[in-house]
Amino acid sequence: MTLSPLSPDATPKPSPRPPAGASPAAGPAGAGLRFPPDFMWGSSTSAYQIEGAAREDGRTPSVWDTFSHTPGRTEGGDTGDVACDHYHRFRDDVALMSRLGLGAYRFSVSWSRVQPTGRGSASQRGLDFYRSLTDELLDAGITPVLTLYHWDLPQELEDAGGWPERDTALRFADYARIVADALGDRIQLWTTLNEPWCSAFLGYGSGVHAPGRTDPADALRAAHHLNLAHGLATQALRDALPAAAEVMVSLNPAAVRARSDTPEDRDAARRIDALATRVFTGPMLHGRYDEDLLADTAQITDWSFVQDGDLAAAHQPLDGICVNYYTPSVVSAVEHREDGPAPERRDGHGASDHSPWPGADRVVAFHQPPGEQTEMGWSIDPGGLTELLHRFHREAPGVPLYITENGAAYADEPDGEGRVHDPERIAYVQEHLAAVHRALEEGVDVRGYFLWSLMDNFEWAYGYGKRFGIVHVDFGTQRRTPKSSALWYAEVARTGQLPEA
Ligand code: IFM
Repeated sequence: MTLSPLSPDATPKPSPRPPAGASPAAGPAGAGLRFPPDFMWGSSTSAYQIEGAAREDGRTPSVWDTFSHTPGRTEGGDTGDVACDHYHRFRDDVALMSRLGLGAYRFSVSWSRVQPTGRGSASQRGLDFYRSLTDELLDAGITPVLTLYHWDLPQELEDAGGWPERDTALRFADYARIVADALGDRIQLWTTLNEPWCSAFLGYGSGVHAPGRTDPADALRAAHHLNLAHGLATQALRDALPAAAEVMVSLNPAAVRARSDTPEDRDAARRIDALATRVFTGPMLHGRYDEDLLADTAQITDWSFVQDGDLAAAHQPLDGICVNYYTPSVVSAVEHREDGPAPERRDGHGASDHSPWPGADRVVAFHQPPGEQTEMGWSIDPGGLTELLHRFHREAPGVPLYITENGAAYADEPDGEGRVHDPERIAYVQEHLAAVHRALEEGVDVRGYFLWSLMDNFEWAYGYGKRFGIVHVDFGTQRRTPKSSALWYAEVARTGQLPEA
């Protein structure tokens, strides 16, 4: 494995794009800004996106195996069968992180690798993999951060009804206990769910994610059972883990902007805020569903699946809240037409005839903001991250915050000499780190930043065509090549400072 074909004096630089609102002479956003000495610098991945080894050592299919093997569901029919082959190459991947000087690594556990039927006994071989990975990280001085669930529900549980069924939440708590018993002696930082919005609303609403179902009532039922699952798993983790362990959750709250200041457009923003963010933060942080959310969705469900005690169970004290952020949402109201065509929906969540926004699909339009976009078509707006950090600081006073995902896809390919230059990604990350720094200066307790992603990987329905990594992966040869952003980020992690221009 080559660390990089770039020579150390070829210091990577961000693209010349000035930060939003700055004069071109201002240089890259936040040059020279210094972070607290104990700030955690890491990168993130998830099991299905990198591991491969889909049928090895007792692992059974998850919903993503089934979905990606269903014709027409992913770009080019791509699957995670091999992905980055991390299951076999994890030692090299940890060595690479170590050479980059990253202090922390967030990964997820594949549920069907460690508990193949989603219920009952655990697979020792599956647990051994995560134990070896964790030990390798610890030996390299890298802090492991474990996510229990990053969208890969065991297919057997989907066959029994999936997240719209209450039992899935109970099964998740059992699974949490298994993983805690196996790894609790060596991992301190735990997150329960990753982006439950995507599991519920893309998986059961628009169907662009596994399992590909498209029923708005099921999407809301799924959201509730994910809230319950988070709470029950948090209790199970607290029960099994040492007192010093920290239990958190990774959410992808929306930074919603109304297109205008009219009451109608502000109301559209309120609706999307409820469906994107408060549907999870309500139960998890406050033990309630907000009245406006219940009213907006009343024609879809009466929420009778919420049983006594569920909201108290979902509302557990947390040791940290993890924010994943990429882009804001710009919305406006549309005239209500019962049977008219659905409004424009440029929400960045994939094309589908079915909406992931139950109750808002015919009254809210999504718009593409002006300005630069990443390869995903997502607009670049670091201010949204500062806003969200402030929001959680207000809503959960005293609870530390982490950014567990932030990054950008660009069409990176090696040049003639095998180097991969990605100045746009450096600029994106630098601007977002400046936005994090702003929140820190304003008193928000942010403890760490995890760049999505360590390496190019399986980007869900987009397959391998969208590259988010700071390390380029040639999926034919599995050769890893650190991009210039990896060297730049290594420098940030080493110095705790954004480089001068
Ligand atoms: O790749 C995904 C990740 O799995 C979850 N958050 C968003 C990333 C980019 O789309």
